[in-house]
Amino acid sequence: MEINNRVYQNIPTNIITGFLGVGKTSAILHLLAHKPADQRWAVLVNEFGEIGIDGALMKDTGAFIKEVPGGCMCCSSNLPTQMALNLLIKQAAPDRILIEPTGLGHPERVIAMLREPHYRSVLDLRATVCLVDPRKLSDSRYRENPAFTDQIALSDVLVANRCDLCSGDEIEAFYRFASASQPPKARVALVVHGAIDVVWLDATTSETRRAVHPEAHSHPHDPHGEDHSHGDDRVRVADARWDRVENSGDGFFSCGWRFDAGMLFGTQALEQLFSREPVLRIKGVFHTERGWQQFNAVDGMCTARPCMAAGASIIEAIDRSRNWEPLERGLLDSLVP
Ligand SMILES: Nc1nc2c(ncn2[C@@H]2O[C@H](COP(=O)(O)OP(=O)(O)O)[C@@H](O)[C@H]2O)c(=O)[nH]1
Ligand SMILES: [Mg+2]
Repeated sequence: MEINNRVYQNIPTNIITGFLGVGKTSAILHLLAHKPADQRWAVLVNEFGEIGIDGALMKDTGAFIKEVPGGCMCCSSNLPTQMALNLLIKQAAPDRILIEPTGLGHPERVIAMLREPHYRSVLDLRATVCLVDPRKLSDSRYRENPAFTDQIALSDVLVANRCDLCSGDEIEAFYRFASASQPPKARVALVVHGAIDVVWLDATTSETRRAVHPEAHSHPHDPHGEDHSHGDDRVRVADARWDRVENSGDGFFSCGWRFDAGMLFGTQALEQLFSREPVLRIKGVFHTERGWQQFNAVDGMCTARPCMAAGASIIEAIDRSRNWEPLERGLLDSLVP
């Protein structure tokens, strides 16, 4: 690829997959902190929701980050993803690219897109790393979810994350599951907080270079069906200091809110709200009475920590149903009077 007379070739590229909240962003942050100091790495993040949060959380890493919000990057048009990727390559001239697709995404189509002719000589697709929470392996709602199973099947490196929360039996079950996975993995490992080793990014199996079936890219049985909207549901609120936007697909729904930075939230009220609301995944960056704080909730376990200032308070929630009223009411009730 030639941009502004500069030729970009064979940039090592990795896809970091895994279900909602498993620790993909944590793994990318860990990798950025442990990459060779003389290398420039870039990150492409695709989020299911319309309001990108991960980009804001990675802002202070010094890496070049581009976000593609609103649905999975393989669906509808590839254009936004390709534009973001081209821009990332041009602006960062990176030594490596890490791609975080949405936890509800379809990795085979992302791989197929990266193998299209115009990227063939530009990107050198290395190991695809999949993170799994071993506790989910016993839950049929995950085990039978196509996004979950595809991510595992297509990975070269299979990593159990969140192991601090797992029992010995759950770890053993993960090992049994991993050793039975076909094709065999180049590497199987246990970590906490996404502490994956930089060298695993270049682990290869004989399958790594496998061709992706062309049908994978032509959506033979579009799992998003008719209801995969992309930002059609934007709601402008009379107040005009905040708005909300919804998305849906694959039986999941997301809702994102954006609040004017002048609106101040109570940290404790938000923590209580996110621990209480039975929503599958919540993440956000808020202007609070304690400065800017990031909130992360998975299965009702919420953590808050300081982060860099953002232009607005932003939050994204993902669930299997779209009853957003209690969360919205809770957010407005968490405003500092
Ligand atoms: N207890 C525990 N929490 C983790 C671990 N890895 C990540 N987390 C937390 O889980 C939440 C979701 O992690 P994130 O990396 O954003 O997941 P993603 O949605 O897959 O990108 C964050 O609050 C992380 O701090 C882990 O190994 N153990
Ligand atoms: Mg993430």
